[in-house]
Amino acid sequence: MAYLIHGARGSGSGIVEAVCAELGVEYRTHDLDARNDEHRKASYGALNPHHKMPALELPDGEVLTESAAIVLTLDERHRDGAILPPPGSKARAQALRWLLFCVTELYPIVEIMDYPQRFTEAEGVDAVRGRAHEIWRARWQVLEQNVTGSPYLLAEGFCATDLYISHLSRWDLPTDWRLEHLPKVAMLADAVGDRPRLAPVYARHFPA
Ligand SMILES: N[C@@H](CCC(=O)N[C@@H](CS)C(=O)NCC(=O)O)C(=O)O
Repeated sequence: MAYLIHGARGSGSGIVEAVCAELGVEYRTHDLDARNDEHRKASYGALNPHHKMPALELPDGEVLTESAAIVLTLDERHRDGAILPPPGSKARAQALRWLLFCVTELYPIVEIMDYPQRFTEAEGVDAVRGRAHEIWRARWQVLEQNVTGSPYLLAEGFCATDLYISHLSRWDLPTDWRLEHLPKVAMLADAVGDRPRLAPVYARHFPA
């Protein structure tokens, strides 16, 4: 029985696809028509009452939302795949630290950049969007300064946090700016994109 990943091309569901691909587990994808707000419909609300992607259906029918919960659950269920360092290790603590930074400090800014009208009245939209873009770039620079490995986040090597960094850094960061200000992040994203099992995932989510 396969995992079923609900999401959309270019969205955060690609992180879950990348985790499944790296683990070598069987999975299928169900793409929602996000441009036409299919994720806002009641049918998707039955899976995720918060109407955000991704959602993961486990082979036994259990539904998970929140990408971090999904990634940590996949790690627990497939420890042989070592998508995160071993429990109790210093490397795992750092991997989780920066995974949570991605999920709680970076990812929410995307909603403010993409939907500023959710956070302010019409006259404030441009200011809120502009400030969100500044915060987005500033937080990426914090992450850049804490990439301690090469080419990956940790000296211990590749882990699921690299998948977050690689995916999120392809959103709303002009290539030139990323290369100039986030050279380690750019190198990390390239290295992740070159991983053989991930090539099809990136081709699907970020076609050239
Ligand atoms: N905390 C959630 C955030 C998910 C999220 O913001 N997903 C975006 C797509 S990348 C979404 O569904 N946006 C639709 C919307 O905000 O209407 C997670 O980590 O899974």
